[in-house]
Amino acid sequence: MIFELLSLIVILPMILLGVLLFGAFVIVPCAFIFASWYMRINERKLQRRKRDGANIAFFHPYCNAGGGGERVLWVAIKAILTRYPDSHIYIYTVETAEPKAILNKVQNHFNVKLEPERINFVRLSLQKVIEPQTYPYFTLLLQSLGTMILGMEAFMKFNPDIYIDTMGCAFTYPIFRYLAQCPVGCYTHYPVVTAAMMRRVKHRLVSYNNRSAIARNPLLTWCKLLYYKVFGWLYGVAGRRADIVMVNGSWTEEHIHELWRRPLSTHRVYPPCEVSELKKLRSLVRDSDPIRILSVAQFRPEKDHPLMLQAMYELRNLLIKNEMLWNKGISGSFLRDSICEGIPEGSGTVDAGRIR
Ligand SMILES: *[C@@H]1O[C@H](CO)[C@@H](O)[C@H](O)[C@H]1NC(C)=O
Ligand SMILES: CC(=O)N[C@H]1CO[C@H](CO)[C@@H](O)[C@@H]1O
Repeated sequence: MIFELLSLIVILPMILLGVLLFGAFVIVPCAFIFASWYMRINERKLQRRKRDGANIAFFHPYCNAGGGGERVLWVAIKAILTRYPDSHIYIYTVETAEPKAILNKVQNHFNVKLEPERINFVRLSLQKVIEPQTYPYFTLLLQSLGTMILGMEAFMKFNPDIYIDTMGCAFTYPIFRYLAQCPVGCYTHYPVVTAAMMRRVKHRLVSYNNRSAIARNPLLTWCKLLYYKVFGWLYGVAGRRADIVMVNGSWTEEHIHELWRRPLSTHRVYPPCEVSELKKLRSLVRDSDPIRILSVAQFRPEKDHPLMLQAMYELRNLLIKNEMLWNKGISGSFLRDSICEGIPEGSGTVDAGRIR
């Protein structure tokens, strides 16, 4: 009885007092210090920006890969340097090639000429955290956390005025939006998770993202569906941190709308396609030649080459006039992040054979 009374009169008020004192002398000052530090950083950034021009950072770890996504990156950089001559470009990359070699490749591959003095490379060392091979399970989620870690490294190595992601690493946006306090822009080629992927799991189809063991078991299917749902939600939360979103086509736009729900700041910007050189070529085809169809795309699961072959097979039925021999070649390249295990990086062609 006495003990209870004691605790009521002495100990409880003591605890309350302790909490109040802690709040007054620790939390509030810390918040002030943090706020002033924050404002100073912002102020300094603004002053520097006015004096020397904006530092625009692109997040594109594999900037030397030479694919369509890289073309977007380099053409965007060229456009920014032309439009805003006093800006400086920084590229976060894990590539180890010399800047000169990278820019030479850009010129040879894409016919985009850039001045090396205006482009800086910020080398990131934590390449391992974004490679899908690092994570045999929960690849999507862990890889996304990996991009956050890489984004953190990027932010600590260089704090830009404007941040633009061209690799679709949505989970880096909160870092740059809140810690670096800079506007965030992005160009998305492919949503990381799509409603179609979820539907496939739901209907238990085995696909590259659907192992047969999981497809057979209803409980596992349910868990996987939940995992996708949670992931899709997180992806939306991160994606909505972008101030401006660009998508490469209507298909991507639809999915990004569905997941990020930012219709007013999402814009469709088709990827640049260089045809001026191609248009100069003379066609060597004669009327008597068989029809040849060539499809050029990276060999990766979501391009669904088998479906393409099937479509070609159907097309055969539509051909009325030309019942001649024709064949289709599939050509493409393997990226180092290719999910097709055992296939070396490089490029190759598969002769799909003749379809009659
Ligand atoms: C957008 O990017 C994806 C992924 O690279 C590609 O499959 C798709 O064809 C692109 N869309 C357009 C319109 O280029
Ligand atoms: C298209 C396809 O292969 N679907 C399969 C998905 O997984 C289940 C279970 O293994 C199969 O029954 C389906 O045929």
